[in-house]
Amino acid sequence: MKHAARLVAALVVGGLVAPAAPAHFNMLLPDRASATTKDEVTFVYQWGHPYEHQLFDAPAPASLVVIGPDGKSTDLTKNLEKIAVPAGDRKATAYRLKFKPPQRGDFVFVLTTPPIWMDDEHEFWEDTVKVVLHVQAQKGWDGLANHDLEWDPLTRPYGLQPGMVFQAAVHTRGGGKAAPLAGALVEVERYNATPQAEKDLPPDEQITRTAKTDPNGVVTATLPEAGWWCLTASREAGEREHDGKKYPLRRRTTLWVFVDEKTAPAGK
Ligand SMILES: [Cu+2]
Repeated sequence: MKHAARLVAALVVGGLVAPAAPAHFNMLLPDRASATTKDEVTFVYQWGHPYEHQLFDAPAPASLVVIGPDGKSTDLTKNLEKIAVPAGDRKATAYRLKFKPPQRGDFVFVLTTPPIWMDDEHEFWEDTVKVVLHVQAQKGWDGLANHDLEWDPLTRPYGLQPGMVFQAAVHTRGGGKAAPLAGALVEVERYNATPQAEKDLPPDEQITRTAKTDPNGVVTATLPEAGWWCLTASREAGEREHDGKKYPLRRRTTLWVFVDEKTAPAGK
């Protein structure tokens, strides 16, 4: 699938194999999952394959907002700074944000992308990506940006131990009314902070797990290892023109969740 997307596309044209599953994901990751009001936290927005740590040029974000523990939302789009991150033997465009939490509580960051033309998939993707920064007080991790397609975590998305079950709902908000997105395919993938050698990669089905949302739009996933994990749901959202022809527009939404290292039970 992923790194061989172009080859797969060629085979699809030749009628040999089924189309590859969507593979590029949005990564919006703070340099720590929990901080204090004394810390300055750096967020990096990058684009590519989280497990392989294979990075491509990220699109300029359309918007970035933070929802504070008081429920107030602040536009941070102008604070994003374009940077270059190592991507094998070249560099890839990424965006950085520095953030000093003004108070205790949970801060929910939501970034949106413009519609991105995907050459291999022959469709546009228009994405949102969400991550929660925990700042001392457990308050406001369920903050919403009220986007058309958005994750609504049911399990607190931090302070987790490896192997814990995680649940989140996906809602659509066409016309302002929230409705669950039932039966949607959700992709689950872990992030590696460094590039993984091709020969060490497990099979595709181990890199990207999939599950479907239930009739209430809820997905259930076990996060078996420490580190950052992403859940991505998508749905079709009309059409958009490319080179004078109409192609499908897919709206996707990603939620990043942090799992702590395993700690020994008290008293042992
Ligand atoms: Cu990809």
